[in-house]
Amino acid sequence: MNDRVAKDLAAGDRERSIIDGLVPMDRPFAYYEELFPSRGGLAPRAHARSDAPELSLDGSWDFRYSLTADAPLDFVQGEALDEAWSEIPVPAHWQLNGFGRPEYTNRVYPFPVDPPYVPTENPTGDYRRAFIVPSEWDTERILLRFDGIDSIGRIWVNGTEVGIASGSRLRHEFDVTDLIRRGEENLLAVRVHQWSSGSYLEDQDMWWLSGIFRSVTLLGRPDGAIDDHFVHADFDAVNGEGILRVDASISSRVIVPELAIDIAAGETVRVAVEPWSAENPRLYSGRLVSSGESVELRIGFRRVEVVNSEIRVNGAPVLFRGTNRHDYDPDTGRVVSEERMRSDIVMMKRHNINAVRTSHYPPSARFLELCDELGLWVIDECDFETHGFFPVDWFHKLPGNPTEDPRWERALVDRMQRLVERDKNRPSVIIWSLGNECGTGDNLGAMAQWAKRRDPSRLLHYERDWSCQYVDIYSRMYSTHRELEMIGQGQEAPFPDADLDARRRNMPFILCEYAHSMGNGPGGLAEYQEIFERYPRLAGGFTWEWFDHGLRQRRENGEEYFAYGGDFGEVRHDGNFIADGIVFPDGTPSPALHELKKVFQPVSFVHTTAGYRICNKHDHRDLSYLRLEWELLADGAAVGGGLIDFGTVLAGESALLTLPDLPEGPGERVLTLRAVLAADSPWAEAGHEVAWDQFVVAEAEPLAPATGARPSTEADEILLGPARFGRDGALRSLSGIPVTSPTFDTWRAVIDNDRAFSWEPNEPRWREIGLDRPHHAVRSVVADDEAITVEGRLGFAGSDLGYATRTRWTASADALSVVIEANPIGDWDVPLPRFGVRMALPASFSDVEWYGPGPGEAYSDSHSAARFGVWHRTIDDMQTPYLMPQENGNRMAARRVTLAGGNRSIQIDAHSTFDFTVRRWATEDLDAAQHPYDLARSSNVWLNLDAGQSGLGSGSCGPGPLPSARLLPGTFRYGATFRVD
Ligand code: IPT
Repeated sequence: MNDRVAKDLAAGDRERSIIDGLVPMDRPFAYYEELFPSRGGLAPRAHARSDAPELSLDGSWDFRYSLTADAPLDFVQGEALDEAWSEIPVPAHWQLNGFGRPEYTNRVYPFPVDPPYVPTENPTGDYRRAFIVPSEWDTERILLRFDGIDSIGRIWVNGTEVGIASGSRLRHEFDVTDLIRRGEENLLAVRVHQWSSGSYLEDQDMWWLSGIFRSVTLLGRPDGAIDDHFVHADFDAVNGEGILRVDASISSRVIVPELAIDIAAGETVRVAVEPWSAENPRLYSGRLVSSGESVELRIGFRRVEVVNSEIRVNGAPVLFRGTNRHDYDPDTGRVVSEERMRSDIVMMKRHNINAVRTSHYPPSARFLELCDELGLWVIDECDFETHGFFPVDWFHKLPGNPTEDPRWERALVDRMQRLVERDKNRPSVIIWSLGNECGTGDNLGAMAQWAKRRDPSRLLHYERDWSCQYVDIYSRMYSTHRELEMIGQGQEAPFPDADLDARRRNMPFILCEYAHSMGNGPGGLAEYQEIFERYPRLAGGFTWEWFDHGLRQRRENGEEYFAYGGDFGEVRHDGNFIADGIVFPDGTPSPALHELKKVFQPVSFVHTTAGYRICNKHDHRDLSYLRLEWELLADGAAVGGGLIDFGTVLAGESALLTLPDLPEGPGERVLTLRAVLAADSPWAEAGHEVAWDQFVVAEAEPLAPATGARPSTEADEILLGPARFGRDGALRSLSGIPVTSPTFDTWRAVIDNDRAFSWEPNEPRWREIGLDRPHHAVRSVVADDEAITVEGRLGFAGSDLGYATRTRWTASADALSVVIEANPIGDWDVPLPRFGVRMALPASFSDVEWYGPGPGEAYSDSHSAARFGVWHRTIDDMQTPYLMPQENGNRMAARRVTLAGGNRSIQIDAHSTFDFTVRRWATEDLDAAQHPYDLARSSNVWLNLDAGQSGLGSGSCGPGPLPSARLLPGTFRYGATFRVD
């Protein structure tokens, strides 16, 4: 650690002042370009709720926007405001309130890489508001608190400069006692710059949005106030005792009535308690009382440790079923209401998510209180990312790389201090993270050393330094299944330094990001989970990411859409890479969240020779909170059901279930077992489904094609049963409904995971072959006594690859059957997007009913959430509105589909199964669209009946589909029977 910083910290010098040497001296610089620009503030301290008075300064403020940082400082003294001024809400981002425009880049800095300097074009917001300190406030001191200013704020009270706050997602407090005029109006002025030296440390993959975006509060601090407190609430799993000590900055008493605790701060007490866990978030309410203040305590007893390469809490290994969450709202950006935070957590809990990584900065403090209350394990991450140094190859450049360059050390340690001090009393936070994507360097060591000294009770995380020298957990992102499995087995590739390698090999492991959920995807979740659950060293992972960060906009015609990079005219941007969540911007779950819920379920059912077992996959909780139901379906219709009693099943255990004799009878018989909440919980009502599984207990017989009708000719047509064909063998109509003949189709509107930028791109090869531009040749049409057989060739211009196809039509009086067979021609070297046929039907069809897995979309590596049933949806509802339109809406392994509308219906029975999609536009239109509003209803309904599709994978930032999910160009054979009403 830099000596000066060490001395400063050791001496407890909590005044933030510029230290010479930390200022870039080679060129003139502005204060916001200093390497550690914060000054004048108080030492960071614990977030607290107390009976001391507070006054919110949120609301409407005067505001002036300038394109550069040097607008006159003509407002800080109370001067009259001219017409350049208007109003803005606080908290808010100015780009979302009519000033400047949002910009999206993933990792490149949107300004020249020249640290710590920033461009002269540095949009600046000047803020001002008046306030009156309530007359009843007779507090000794008055503080001003800013919970978040992006990126730097310079503050004045009544014309006197108070200080500077740098570190956008970090809390800053200032003592303004001497500047305040009690009983009179006071003036608060703040100048905020969009860019500062701190911007180099805040290169997270998100919108660049500026301003005072978290609350501003005036705090009355009484004589005898508790400035800081630190709750140490340990749990001894062996004897069930909580071990409590609350340190306080001033003599105080710790009172926890429920536990009959009344001790002095600093004293330790042991008492029998229920521990806190994400599964059972038991909090004890208490108070910390000094002569001047009473602070609320919400105590959760728990112990976090690493034992035998496992992360254990309260003695039991934990498995993170996690996700990465940004503070995000489609209308207000990183300004997030309490309702939104609560609904995020409730939605996570309802979808079996038990952990969250606060990528890549501390969230609003309230979010963590809600995690305590509702129960989530949290990795709380520092506001630190320097990803943009990577594209310019600077990660190991000195001087320059902030992670390594000692001149940045103080700023980085300060960021870590602000994180830990604010959030240290949150039981949900069990891991501190030093930041994200900052390369490696000694400054990480300084941050880690400080954090470990201050709070040895939590584990440390940082992903990008694979030596793991400063941390307790080995962590990676976007590893393949194979790599994850190797790590599970302790067989990972060695790190060059033998000592570090040995240390790392004994560490627990997490995937801090995986399953990149951009567009349609990810696939392979179930396979990841299976590996996480198999190897004790693996403590689970955090999918990337919770929200699609689209910003709600309106087109001129009033139509709403969600904007992504480039939609605000940015020149350099990363497009829809910002839309990679499992929740759509409007808060509706994407198909990926349904899949995740199933894959993450903490209860599973297995069928063995002995019968059905229920398995408890919780880390701490028994299953007495659940009710178990069974139901038997015959071809999708319920033919029996009831409740099943089961005894106590402790965490990690399983039990054999006693089921009644299942009713026998015809049809495909599927048993469903469902575990639902027995009583209301704070995050869902009784009856909420936590887990389910289905078992096919009797399979259906394959359906034979319709026969009996003979082809006949009439004028230029061939008639067969209810159908009319052209002489070229093309189907023209079905019981009078005009249709286009099914044509062979291998193309899908590329998903982000297929695209050229992805880690395993298929799109370039697909387009090179020409799968998007097929040619169909008819070789022969033979109508014999019982069938019309059409042989043909599917090919692609300029390519010798193709498919030899054979379509055989048979019919009865009222049903038409088709059996399709296709054999590859040439040396195919790439999996196919899909293989099937597509046909156009009249646009009057509007509704779909099907029997098979549903109701949501499903693909070969993302179908865990699809369950057998008879499902109804409108065609419009079957489309998934990915922000960048792409293949979606596939229903897998359907047995029967009925399309209805305009008083007609077509029932299509699979001879065994097929996949299908129905939409109002053709694949080409879907492929070309950039936003959902580009998709216009065509004059047809387009139906694809497919032998299959390739899976999804997460190639947009990670591995592509597993080999088992790739649709290899082999022989395809399947059939269906059409019947019209
Ligand atoms: C990883 C980042 O940590 C995350 O913020 C996000 O950008 C994600 O990628 C992609 O959406 S870093 C990547 C280089 C693996």
